[in-house]
Amino acid sequence: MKKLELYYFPECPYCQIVLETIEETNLKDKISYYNTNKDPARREKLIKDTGRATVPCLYIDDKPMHESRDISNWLQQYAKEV
Ligand SMILES: N[C@@H](CCC(=O)N[C@@H](CS)C(=O)NCC(=O)O)C(=O)O
Repeated sequence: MKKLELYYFPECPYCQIVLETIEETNLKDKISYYNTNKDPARREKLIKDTGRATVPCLYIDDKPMHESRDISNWLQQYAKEV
C-alpha cells in the first residue's frame, strides 16, 4: 500500500472532481485528507514542496502530484492494483 495524502479544500471544484473519483474507486479510507484552508501548516508545506498553494495535490509516498485530471487518472489506475 502506498501512503496517500490529499491536500484540498471542499469549495474547490477541481478537488470535488478528485473526491468523486475517490468515491467511485472505493479508496476513501486509504487516503488522509488535509484542508489547506483550515490547516496553515499544511498549506505552508505545500508551498515549500511545490512552489504553489494550488489544490488538489495528492502526495504519493511523500511525492506531490498536482492537476485534478492527473490525480484522478492515477487513482483509477491504482485502484485496479490494490
Ligand atoms: N488545473 C488545476 C486547477 C486547480 C485550481 O485552480 N485550484 C484552485 C482552487 S479551485 C487553487 O488552488 N487556487 C489557489 C492557488 O492557486 O493558489 C487542476 O485541475 O487541479
